[in-house]
Amino acid sequence: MADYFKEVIEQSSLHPKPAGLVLQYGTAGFRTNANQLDHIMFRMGLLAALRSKKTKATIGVMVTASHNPEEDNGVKLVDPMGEMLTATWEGFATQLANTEQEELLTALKDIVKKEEINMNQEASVFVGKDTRSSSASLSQAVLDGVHALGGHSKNYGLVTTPQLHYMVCCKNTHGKYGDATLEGYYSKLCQAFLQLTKNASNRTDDQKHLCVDGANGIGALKVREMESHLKKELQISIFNDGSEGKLNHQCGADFVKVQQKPPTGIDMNSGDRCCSFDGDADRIVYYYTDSQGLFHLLDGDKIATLISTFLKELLVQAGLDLKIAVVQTAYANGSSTHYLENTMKVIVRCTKTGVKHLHHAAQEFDVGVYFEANGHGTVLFSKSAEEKLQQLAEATNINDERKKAALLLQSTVNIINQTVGDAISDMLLIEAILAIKGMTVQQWDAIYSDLPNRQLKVKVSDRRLIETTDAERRAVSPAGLQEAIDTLVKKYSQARSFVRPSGTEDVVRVYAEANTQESANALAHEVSLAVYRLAGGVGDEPKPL
Ligand code: G16
Repeated sequence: MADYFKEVIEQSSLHPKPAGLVLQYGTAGFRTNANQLDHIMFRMGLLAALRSKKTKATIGVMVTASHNPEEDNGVKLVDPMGEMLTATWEGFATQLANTEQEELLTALKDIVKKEEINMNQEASVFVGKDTRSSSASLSQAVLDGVHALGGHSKNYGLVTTPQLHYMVCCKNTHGKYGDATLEGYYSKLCQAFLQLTKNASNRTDDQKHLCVDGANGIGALKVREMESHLKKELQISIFNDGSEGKLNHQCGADFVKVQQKPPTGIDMNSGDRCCSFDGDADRIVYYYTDSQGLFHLLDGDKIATLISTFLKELLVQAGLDLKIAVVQTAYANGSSTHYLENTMKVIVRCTKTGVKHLHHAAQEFDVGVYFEANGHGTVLFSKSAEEKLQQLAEATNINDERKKAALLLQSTVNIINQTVGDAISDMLLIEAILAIKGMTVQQWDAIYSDLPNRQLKVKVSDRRLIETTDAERRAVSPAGLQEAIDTLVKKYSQARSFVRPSGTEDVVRVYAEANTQESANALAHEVSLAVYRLAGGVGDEPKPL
């Protein structure tokens, strides 16, 4: 044990912490300019090794800053079943990240003591990285941290974030969830896709065609790797594949969702079904332009609606009485919540932003569909739901309709990456549902109409001044801010607005919706001004849109 700590001291001097630098574990791990992250990566390697010793399981570390600009980077930690790192350990991560160099050993020993970790236990850590130029050296720093504590590592190199989550889950379920290889991932998902699309009536090549914006990131590379497994049942044109453009610049899921316009670099004709991934391929949004050139976005809310409708119909056909729910955040469009609750009559829950929160809420149901409006989400099936499905699929005394529904549900379970939101898996599921239902993207879009909405960012001197409650729907500080928002919202029809500090960027996010786009824009601007004035705005005052 003493030797490990000696190694930590030696190695950590090669990954020194800039004195005084303080970083918080945010919505999805640490995230900031890549130049400030070397010591964080080394220390997260140490932490992952400790977590592995504690859980006696493989832990994942993904080097990525997802939707952030190319010059940023970050790290996401993956727990044994492929879920996000548990909340108590987020606290340890922050402590370890911010401890000054000379106190590192004390901080480490403190975690070992608190968690009663047996240092003689073996550690195993899987590491992956996105396509950022800084990711190579930063993932090496993670590996250095793992090895300093005597841990074993497997370096997957370039993978999407959800692929790394998948590998961790496969490893810790001893292959029950699948093979912990890229080949295993592609074959599991694509076989399920081919099974599902057997139930679609003859489709033309046009109907099988999809345009994918890869955000100039890892997703484009991985879709290309997967393509041959799809046997032309899905014909993909990839744009923004990283060969020319800059990562996430004017493209990708975050750009398309926030700007409500198509990415640059995509060649789309009116009516073409298109989708965008984000920088680490854990988010997806769909869109098309109509014959008048109008842009139509089908975001995470529309995706959740499509998937939950499909699942609910199948559960009814299968005669399975399972509790299905949809989990959203405050960003969910009011029309989607209204449709889910009043027309589809499913349970709807609202949690704080961050898939870790949605994931936990979804675990409370037999079938939990969770999606953030930004396109980050998946579906969880409880163990007992999966067992009931299995029994039904094997039953010999049920009618053909029930049997068919059970088999379809089983393939649906297999196509879904239940560990975390996954753009590739979500894309395959959506494509399969549209094919089976014989539905066009326009018909999907017409399920309900979004309320016009607008998202803005405000720069303030310290975004932690803004504190929220009620799943981030109300601000409790600074004083007077919520009252100001309430007064502004009353000026508009069907209006709603909230503000919250981002956990991935140094900004305060503002969301507004109302019955017209002009009102949503005006409300978002007025609320931004209130944030700027009451929460210490920096730079120029926000301008009207
Ligand atoms: C991450 C999280 C998402 C969250 C997003 C924005 O996404 O995984 O759950 O919605 O950040 O968070 P915030 O508004 O706090 O900046 P990604 O795709 O960037 O990893």
